[in-house]
Amino acid sequence: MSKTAVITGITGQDGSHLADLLLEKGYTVIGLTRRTSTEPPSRMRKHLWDKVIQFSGDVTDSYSVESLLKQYQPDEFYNLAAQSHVGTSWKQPEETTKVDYLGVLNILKGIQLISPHTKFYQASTSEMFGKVKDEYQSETSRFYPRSPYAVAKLAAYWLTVNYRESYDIFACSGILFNHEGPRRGRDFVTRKITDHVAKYKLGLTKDPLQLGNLNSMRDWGYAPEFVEAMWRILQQDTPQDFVIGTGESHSVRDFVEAAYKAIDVDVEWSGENETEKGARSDNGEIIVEVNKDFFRPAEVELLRADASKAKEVLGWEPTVTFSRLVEIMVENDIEELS
Ligand code: NAP
Ligand code: F7E
Repeated sequence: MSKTAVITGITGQDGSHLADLLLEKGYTVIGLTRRTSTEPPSRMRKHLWDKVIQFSGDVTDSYSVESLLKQYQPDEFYNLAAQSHVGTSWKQPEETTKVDYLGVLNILKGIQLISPHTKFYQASTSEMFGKVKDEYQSETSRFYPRSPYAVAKLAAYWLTVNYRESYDIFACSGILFNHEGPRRGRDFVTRKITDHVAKYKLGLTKDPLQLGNLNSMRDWGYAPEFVEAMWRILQQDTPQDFVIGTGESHSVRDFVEAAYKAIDVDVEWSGENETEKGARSDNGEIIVEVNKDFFRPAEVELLRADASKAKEVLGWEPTVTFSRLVEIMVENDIEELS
C-alpha cells in the first residue's frame, strides 16, 4: 500500500517541490490549503495540483489540524507552513508567532493525541543561529535568533525536541540554510534580483534595482535538492535533527554580480562607503541603488553550513553550484516574462 504524507505549506516553494518528489515516489499526498491560498497556486504546476488531495484548514486552527489527522492518520507529516519572510516578521510579529510557533504546537499536540505513529518533519532554519559564533554552523552550534521569525522558529525547534523526548514521537527538524530556485517568492532577495535582471534584459524596466543590505552573506542552495533531504530525514531508524546547506557563503553583492553576468553585463560598484554603494553597468547606467527601506532592525551577517552529519548519515550532498543556481533562476525568469 502506498504511504500517505501530509504537507502543510504545499503552495509555497518547498511544499510544491516536496509534493513533486513524494508523488514520484508513489505517496498519496494531502496538502493543507487555506481558503485564501492562491487557486490554482502560482508556484505549483497544474498537473501537480490535480494529483494532490486538498484539505482545507490552517495550522493556527487546531480543529482543522486535528480533523486532518483523524481523517488520514498519515505515515508522514511535513510542516512547511510558515510566515517565512524575515523582514515581514518585524512588521507582523504576532501573526508570525502564531503560525511559526503555535501552528507547530497544534500539530505536535494532534500527533500525540490522535496519530502517534505519524513521523513529523519540522521546517527549522539557519536563521536560528543568527548572530553566529562558529565560522561554519552545525547541529551543535549556538543559537542566537535575530528576528521575531527566528525566535518563533527556535521555540518550535525546541518544542519538536521536547515532544520527541517526552512522548516518544518520531519528530525531527531539518535546519535548512537558504535554498532558492524558480519557484521562490519574489520578495526574497534572490528572486527579486533575478526577476529584475530578466526585466532589464527584456527591456521591461529601466529603473535601478532597489536593495537593502548588500553585505549579508548567505549559504544559498538549490531548493529541489533540499526537499530530498527532508524526505531522507524521515526515513532514518531514529528521529534526529540535521543541518542542510552547501557549506559555501556569498554576499548579496556577489548574487547581483552573478545575475548580471548571466546576461553578459559587468557590474561596477560606486558610492562613498560599503553600505551606500550602488552599481552601474559597463555602459554607465545606474542599475542598483541601496534603499534604506529594505534594511532590517537587526541583521544576520553570515550563514555557512557544516552539513557533514547529513552527508555521513543521510548520504545527502548538494550538486548545484552557486553560479549555476543564479543562471537557472535568471534563465527561468527570462522565459517566464518573454
Ligand atoms: P513559502 O514559499 O513562503 O511558503 C510558505 C507556505 O506556508 C505557503 O504555502 C503558505 O500558504 C503556507 N502558510 C502560511 N501561513 C499558513 C497557515 N496559517 N496555515 C497553513 N499554511 C500556511 O516558504 P518556503 O520557502 O517554501 O519555506 C518552507 C518552510 O521552510 C517554511 O516553514 C520556512 O520558514 C522554512 N525554511 C525555508 C527556507 C528557505 O530558504 N526557503 C530555509 C529554512 C527554512 P498560502 O499560499 O496559503 O499563503
Ligand atoms: O534575505 C538581504 C537581507 O529575505 C537575504 C527565508 O527563506 O532564508 C530566508 O530568509 C538577505 C538578508 O532571506 C534585500 O537583509 C538585501 O540579509 O532573501 P531574504 P533570509 O532573510 O535569509 C532563511 C533560511 C529562512 O528560513 C527564511 O524563511 O538579503 N537583502 N536587500 C534583502 N532581502 C530582501 N528580502 N529584499 C531586499 O531588497
